[in-house]
Amino acid sequence: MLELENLIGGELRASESKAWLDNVEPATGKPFARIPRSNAADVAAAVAAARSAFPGWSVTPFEQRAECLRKWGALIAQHSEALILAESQDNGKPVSLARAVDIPRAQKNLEFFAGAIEHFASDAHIPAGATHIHYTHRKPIGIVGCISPWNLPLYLFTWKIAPALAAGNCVIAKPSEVTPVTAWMLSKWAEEAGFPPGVFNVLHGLGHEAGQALVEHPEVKAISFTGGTQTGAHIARTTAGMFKKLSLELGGKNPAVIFADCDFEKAVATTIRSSFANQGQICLCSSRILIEDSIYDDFRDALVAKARRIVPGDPADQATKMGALVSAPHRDKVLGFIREAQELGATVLCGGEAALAPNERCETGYFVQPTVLEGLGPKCSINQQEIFGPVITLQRFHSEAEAVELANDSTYGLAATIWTQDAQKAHRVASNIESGIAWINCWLVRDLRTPFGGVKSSGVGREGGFEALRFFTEPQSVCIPTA
Ligand code: TXE
Repeated sequence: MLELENLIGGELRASESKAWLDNVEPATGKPFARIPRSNAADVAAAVAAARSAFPGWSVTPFEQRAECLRKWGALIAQHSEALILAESQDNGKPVSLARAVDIPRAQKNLEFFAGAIEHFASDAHIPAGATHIHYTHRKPIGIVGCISPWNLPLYLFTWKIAPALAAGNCVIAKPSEVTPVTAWMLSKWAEEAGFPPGVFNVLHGLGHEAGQALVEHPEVKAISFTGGTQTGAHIARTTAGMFKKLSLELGGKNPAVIFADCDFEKAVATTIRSSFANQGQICLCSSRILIEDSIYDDFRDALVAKARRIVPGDPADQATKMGALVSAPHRDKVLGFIREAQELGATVLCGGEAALAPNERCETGYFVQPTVLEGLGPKCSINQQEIFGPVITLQRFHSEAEAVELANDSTYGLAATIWTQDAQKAHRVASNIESGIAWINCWLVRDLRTPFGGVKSSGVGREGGFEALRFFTEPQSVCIPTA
């Protein structure tokens, strides 16, 4: 069985606890690796290593820090096939998705922030006839914690650690205990990429143990977290009195607003993708499909026909488009939502059950059919809570105002997709929807320079581009007389 290690002070090692956790393959339900069950002693050791490394790393020229990130990106490219297979095995996602999205994007994240730090600059304020010049000195914060989830494991892990390291911080990263393998692989190449010992540390283990100890440690000055809204709220409460910098990227209950004047075929095809990609386990996935009354029946029928054709398969099979859900508890949670929907009177238009195992190897895997529900009101739990699986609901609207009202009838505010060929209406609706991100006639198109994050219960702060570099630096205003 594969045995993962923590990376502390440049050394790969087991936890001080000497305890291990099983790591299960979602497609088979069987353990294939074990990971250190890290605790507060491991956090203390990582903090000590990061503390020693910080004075050197924080003054390392930015070109050199960028070079380390680029080299790491090249190592991802060099080992991409192994990473693709590992990500698929660990998460249950199809290898085709890991190949097309997760692993190339992880490489891109490292390269992008290598470039970003080379172009990052701070402000100076010099009024005409100035007696004084004011400039902003952006300093690395020190030791920062990066906590990432299981749905896009290496993609989101690198999205956090890259800006943190580029800005000159020392990082203690905690990948999800559910999908730890690719972060461990990356940690093994940190030295080869040129990072001095202690600059980048990785701790494996449970959220409420290793994660909690990291969040609570007084020397960890900032936490960048992506995960569930409840966990985010808990981290905010834990750190409130410690005045840590926090970036929280949380859940979503994203509307797709389909107007009658949309490009019908494109809207159907993309809504299928935005609903069911990665088994619906992307915080940006559409989950509430709002359809204008005059095309409701046609759109529903076209969507359901396409959804019925998606059959979950063995993630290791190159042809598979939908894989397994990430864990047994998560599969049960998703099926529980579907049962609750039925009790509330929903009509199941397709799916609604655990899916049959695609082959003998996957007999005990966690497969769920793509599920389309209709007939539920906007206030019911199924239209309010994040399901985070291959489950969508359909609702009907009669006017632009009603569409916006339904879209905003949520405690979440991460992303929205809007389908119309009327550019002014598209702009109007986008600006009236309470969300951090709006896609018009497209979905999941990302420019890494743009701010990324949500409003309401979807989070606090923005990631991406210079926003991330600003988060991972502390601005100091300096004032100096001109004469
Ligand atoms: O996430 P957790 P879970 C949503 C989705 C899902 C729900 C719960 O709805 O069903 O969240 O998922 C670490 N201190 N999203 O429970 O627990 C944990 O170890 C510090 C949306 O799996 O939030 C992991 O590394 N860290 C989401 C990370 O937090 C703690 C992606 C995320 O796990 C901790 C995933 C603690 N007390 C789930 N407790 C998105 N926004 O994309 C846990 N962790």
